[in-house]
Amino acid sequence: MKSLDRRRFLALTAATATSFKLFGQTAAPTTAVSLKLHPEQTGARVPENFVGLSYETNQLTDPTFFSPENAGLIAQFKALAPHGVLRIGGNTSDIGWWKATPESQAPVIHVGGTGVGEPTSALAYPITPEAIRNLRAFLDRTGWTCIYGINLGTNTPERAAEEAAVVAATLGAKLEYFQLGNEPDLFKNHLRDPKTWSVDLYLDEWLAEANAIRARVPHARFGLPDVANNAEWFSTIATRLPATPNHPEIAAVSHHYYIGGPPSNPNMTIQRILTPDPRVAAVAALVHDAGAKLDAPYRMTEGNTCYRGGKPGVSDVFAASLWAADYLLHLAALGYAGVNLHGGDGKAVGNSLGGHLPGDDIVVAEHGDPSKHPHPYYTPIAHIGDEYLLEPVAYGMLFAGHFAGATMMPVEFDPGSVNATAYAAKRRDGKVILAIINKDALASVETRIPSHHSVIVLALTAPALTSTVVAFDHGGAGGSEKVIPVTDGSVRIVLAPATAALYELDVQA
Ligand code: BDP
Repeated sequence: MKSLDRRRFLALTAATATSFKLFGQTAAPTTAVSLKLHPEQTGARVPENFVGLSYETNQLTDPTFFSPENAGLIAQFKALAPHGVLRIGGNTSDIGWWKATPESQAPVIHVGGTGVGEPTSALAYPITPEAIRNLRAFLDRTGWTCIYGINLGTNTPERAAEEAAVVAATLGAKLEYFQLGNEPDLFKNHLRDPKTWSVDLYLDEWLAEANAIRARVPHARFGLPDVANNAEWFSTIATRLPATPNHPEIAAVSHHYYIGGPPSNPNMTIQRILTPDPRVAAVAALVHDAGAKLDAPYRMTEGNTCYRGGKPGVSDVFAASLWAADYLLHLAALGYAGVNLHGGDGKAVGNSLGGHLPGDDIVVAEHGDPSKHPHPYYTPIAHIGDEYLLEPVAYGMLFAGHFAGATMMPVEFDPGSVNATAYAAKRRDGKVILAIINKDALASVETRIPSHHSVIVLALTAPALTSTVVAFDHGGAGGSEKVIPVTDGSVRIVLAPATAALYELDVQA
């Protein structure tokens, strides 16, 4: 399917700009909110490689996917971030086996569980040196680096070490670190005995595999534990590992985050993904503490809106752009080293769930055509026909990516009853950038900021939260995200409902 109607993102034309303005000015009540910057205080530095993507390891079964020849995908990685991190893992990382030579025989891979929401034994697949060589060349072309996930669920330390040796030698400096096992807290559902599985057993297995890898790759570094949601594991790990003599080097503490799911859950709505989730800050506090004890940064290595492949009409529309912009900047403010949103090809993510994307059932039940949607539904980069396209969630990532390399600055922002957030940072050129994300479908936000001069850098807008067409450009004077100079040395900002805008300010410290 390659047609113009698949081009979801259009440059903002004069006509659409006008209609947005009318929407913002006539339909919406405007709420005045207070905003105070603290240029004298410094927050976390946002690493250059803050923005990342997460793909299934199963994607490596097609060595032409992450390859120097895949120009369309390379172009979209580069468009998304000049220095991003590609994390390879997901449920399928625990059913992949290292096929060192064409003669290598498949090991027995046994997976229990129901096969709903997780892969079955029948979906086990080989990973070859060719795929790793092509991955290296792909990374070279994109300017990205890689977090590489190795099977812990159905592997042996010996096979893991064989694979790691080739991956480390092939990826070289492009390898950030290894991860062993995907969401091991959920191994109890399909890979381990639920009666006995625990963080301590996990650490025993993890140490055995990590140490086998170190025997082959002496400088190997590791991220862990990549849990789905059991953040209580962090404290045991942060206590036990430092007490383990000669323990492997920890490069990052990691976890995943999906707002909720599965797609059939009636609560998975646009409203839900735009509602602030207290779990984000709660988990951040725990992972921060573990990172401090292990002297390691922390990263959200896999996540998105709705697990089990995303939900049509929620994960693939403009609401997901606003969610992603807000979520990434929230994590930046909470001191995260980076965020990898999950996606890829429908087949690989389908395999991670047992071979099927449940979002398709919803589209079919509504007499729709699944081929008109991205697969998986939440993917930041969709692969349709021979084209790769940035999806709504990617535009939120692009928006937040403007903070990469900057140093966060505290903002006091009290939006009252309006569902809006604000983030600020100081760039290396001394300029202050301010993002205001108005996730409210109805209310406009008006605020004053102390700045002698202010320009709008970018605005993220769409005709509606349900739009698959997102406009992302430099805004326009007097548009729905107006900047109005006021004579007392401040500027007035008005932001239409369901709009995010990025401003450059001239603020004296
Ligand atoms: C995560 C898995 C990933 C799945 C994703 C999903 O790590 O492999 O694709 O859920 O359910 O838990 O969409």
